[in-house]
Amino acid sequence: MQVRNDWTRDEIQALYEQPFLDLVFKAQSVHREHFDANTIQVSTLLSIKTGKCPEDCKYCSQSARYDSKLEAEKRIAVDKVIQEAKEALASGSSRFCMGAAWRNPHERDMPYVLEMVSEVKALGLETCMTLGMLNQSQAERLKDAGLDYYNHNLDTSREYYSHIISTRTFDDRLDTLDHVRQAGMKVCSGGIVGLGETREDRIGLLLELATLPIHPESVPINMLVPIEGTPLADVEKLDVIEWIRTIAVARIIMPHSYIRLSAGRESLTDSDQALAFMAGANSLFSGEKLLTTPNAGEGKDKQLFNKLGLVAEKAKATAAQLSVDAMAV
Ligand code: SAM
Ligand code: DTB
Ligand code: SF4
Repeated sequence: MQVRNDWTRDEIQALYEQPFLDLVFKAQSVHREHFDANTIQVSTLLSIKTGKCPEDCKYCSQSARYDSKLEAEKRIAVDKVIQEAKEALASGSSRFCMGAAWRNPHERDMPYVLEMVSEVKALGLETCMTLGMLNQSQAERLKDAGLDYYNHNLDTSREYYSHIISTRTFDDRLDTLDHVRQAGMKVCSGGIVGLGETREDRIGLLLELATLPIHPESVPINMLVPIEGTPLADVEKLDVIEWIRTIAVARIIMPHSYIRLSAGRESLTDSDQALAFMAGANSLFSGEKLLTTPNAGEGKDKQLFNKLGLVAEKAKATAAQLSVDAMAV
């Protein structure tokens, strides 16, 4: 199947609305054309600066504007990050994603994040960061330090966006994605479902992603984790089948991208997740914690992988990894 960047809203809607089993079958068929169907890419997340964020994203535990009871933490030491990265490697992750509750990194933060990137990269892990908006020069310096991926989500449709975030615009987000691409990094960009948006908005989000000049290599589909104290704390939970439809359509229209099961796995059963893999999802975040909320822990994931006969993509082995392996014995 040829990769297309000219999808129309009507085409995406037609895919979305077909009978569920037809949709999942089609998605699985497309998936098998481009990927090994039993291999999953696994990333570990770490929050390197938590809470007190100036932005007003209505879903987020880390916005300073809501009383989410989250304990804020200043930048954590690079040594601590490296220790966590070694543990992620030993537990089977191939990518380490570092997130900060910033609107954007300040210049004074750059030496800190650049050092971190080069040290994590030297372990043989793929590196990913999500630090908010980036200007072109910051994107280039991150690339030069060894950053492989930058995560920056569009979150929702252009139309619904202003209901969710008022402190930066949809176009600001597209500008950051453009800076990341221009710098030569891989893009991780997706969104959240279950924000109270309509199906049309979910279609709108997928349309934006699939008509970018180059599809994001990684597309996280987060399911809202409701956070007490935020404006979306009591929003009605989205039906799981609708989340699976979103994954399946993403798989079909972005056939070479990794579709990532992100936030929300804690609330899903093994069967829900198996269905998501059938629909073409092929990456996830492992570990006990996402950034601030609990995640399906390593033990649970190992059990799930064993039950389904799935294997994790391997990290590149390096001398540093060999010593981590030795530590783990
Ligand atoms: N501050 C940076 C930013 O917003 O770009 C990086 C971190 S931010 C927490 C990364 C992404 O996590 C958000 O864009 C959103 O898609 C997702 N996210 C945050 N809180 C969430 C929640 N409660 N439920 C589901 N997804 C969430
Ligand atoms: C993404 O799309 N989801 C991850 C990662 N990129 C940075 C973050 C999920 C955060 C879930 C809520 C929390 O733990 O604070
Ligand atoms: Fe801040 Fe990111 Fe949370 Fe928005 S999603 S409030 S930018 S940490």
